[in-house]
Amino acid sequence: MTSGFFDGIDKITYGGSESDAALSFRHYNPDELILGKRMEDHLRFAVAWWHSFAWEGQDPFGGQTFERPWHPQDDMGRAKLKVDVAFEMFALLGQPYFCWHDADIRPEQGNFRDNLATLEEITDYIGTKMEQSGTRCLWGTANMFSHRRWMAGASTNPDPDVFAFAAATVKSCIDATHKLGGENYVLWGGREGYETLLNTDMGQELDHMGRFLNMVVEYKHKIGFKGTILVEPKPQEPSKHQYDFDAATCIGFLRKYGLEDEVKLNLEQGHAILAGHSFEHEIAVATAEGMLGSIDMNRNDYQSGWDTDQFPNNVPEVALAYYHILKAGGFLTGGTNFDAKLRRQSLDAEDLLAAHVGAMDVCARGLKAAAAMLEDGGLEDALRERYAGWDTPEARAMLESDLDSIAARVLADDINPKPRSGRQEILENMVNRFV
Ligand code: XUL
Ligand code: CO
Repeated sequence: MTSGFFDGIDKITYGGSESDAALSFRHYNPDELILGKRMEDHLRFAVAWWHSFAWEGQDPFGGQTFERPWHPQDDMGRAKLKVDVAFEMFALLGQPYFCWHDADIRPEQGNFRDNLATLEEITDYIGTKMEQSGTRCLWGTANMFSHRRWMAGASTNPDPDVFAFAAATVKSCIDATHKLGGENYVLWGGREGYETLLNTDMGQELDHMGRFLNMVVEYKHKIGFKGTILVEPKPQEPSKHQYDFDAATCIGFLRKYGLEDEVKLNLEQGHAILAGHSFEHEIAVATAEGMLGSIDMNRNDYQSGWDTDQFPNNVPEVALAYYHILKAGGFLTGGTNFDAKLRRQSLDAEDLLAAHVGAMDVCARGLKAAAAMLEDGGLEDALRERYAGWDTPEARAMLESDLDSIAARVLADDINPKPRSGRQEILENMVNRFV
């Protein structure tokens, strides 16, 4: 017996690039081998519980547009119906993973004791669905930004009782993630930042956040959770300024608090754009430091200046993202989470499926293009060639040397560099052969 929500819609399959069916994969073919590995195992797609099932279509000017059978979301019976529908959708799409916040899966109870009890109950229910279906948990996280108790931050709140509530909440969410065999645990600090410096002691807040994250890592080891702890950079929204501004800021923070070997990054396309970066920039910053964990795949509107969380549909952009991921060896525990929501006029069950089908196809095309670029090797050759000067013993010795000796060599050898073309257009043309 199904919930009936997706009635009339059959399992979505690969129909090939010529397929004109509305709900059919044209590029995502899970078993197809890309660089010797199944496409599904490269991409490791996950559905984001919050946008797909908990979000009701509100925007700053208007309320709910979606009317789902599990609304209002204040009741455990309807929370279970939401789980049923979610697993029906995972099966229709062949989605291997899902991600969740506590607040997406159980109704807010207003106190920790009842939040804990309902979280345990709903994750037990999810666990039985996982056993039946084989769908897995990519990551869990705590929503410490929606309820009013978090309005001045969670671990960075000036009130120690909020810090305590946050610690208890994160403990319960790591426990639940561990119970569900989650492969990562994410912390995104939407309220870990400030609205005005006039009421904010930034140094103290950062120290509290650093200590909090160390407690998370200590607890992970204590209970034997093998997943990766991830932080998710974002520059602003909802806070005016968020401490986890971008990948580079997070890496500096992790090093300062001794967490660089324990915590990696969950990078989101839209957050990169809000920080004034490209997505591949953020990925390259993380891979240069060995700190890429997972990605939240979406697309941000380039005009709006806020977080639009649209489903991805730009193949050249996605291809460059996967190019850098593949170059770094691909995902380990991470994957591709669709942290993306429908537009609020897209009311139907079919819209929800079409959004995921399109996004999975865009990512599959991007992955194929990225693999083809790597196999072609032209970009890598050009890069090696550009830095080839550093392969000489004199050049390498310079890095062990000092300014004095280098200056003496410049004088003695009359070194006078000859500028060379960066060949940007040639390289861009090369990329365009594959996308
Ligand atoms: C918010 C965002 C979150 C995190 C998880 O912009 O991306 O959904 O991914 O809390
Ligand atoms: Co995200």
